[in-house]
Amino acid sequence: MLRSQSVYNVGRLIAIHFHPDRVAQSARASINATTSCASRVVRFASVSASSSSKRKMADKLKQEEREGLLQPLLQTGWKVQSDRDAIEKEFKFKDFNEAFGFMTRVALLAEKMDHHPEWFNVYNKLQVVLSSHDVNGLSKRDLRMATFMDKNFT
Ligand code: H2B
Repeated sequence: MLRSQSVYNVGRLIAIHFHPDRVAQSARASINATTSCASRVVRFASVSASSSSKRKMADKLKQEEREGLLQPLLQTGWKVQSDRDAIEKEFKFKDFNEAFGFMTRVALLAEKMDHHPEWFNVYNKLQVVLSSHDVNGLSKRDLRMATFMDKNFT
């Protein structure tokens, strides 16, 4: 029951976020709705993630595959950090509502993957750092998440 209810709520979140009438409504109403649905979504996703408790360790990117795999991301503005095996990018949105909607979509993937971004948000700006803590460096999980972010950034 919890699962099907939550799936319904996931659907509702998406409907609220993209419905043009809602977009035109006050940002406060939209953020309240998104926040309330997002907490249910994260609860749903946590159930999914914890039900597969045997998490495989990520594979750290091998030296020979790094350049080829990172190249497309470097072209969209991701940078390899100088002091850490991690990539970073800053996203700028129209307002907080847009930023938070984006973060909510990424949060769903993060819970599904059990792989979480390090991020810092103020109003319409979002600074993201991606790295795989279990291998202390970059893995394909980070590349997948970065690609997802690029695709969902409008
Ligand atoms: N996120 C990231 N970026 N790296 C990890 O190694 C990681 C994670 N590990 N999210 C997960 C959670 C681990 O702590 C849990 C216990 O599965």
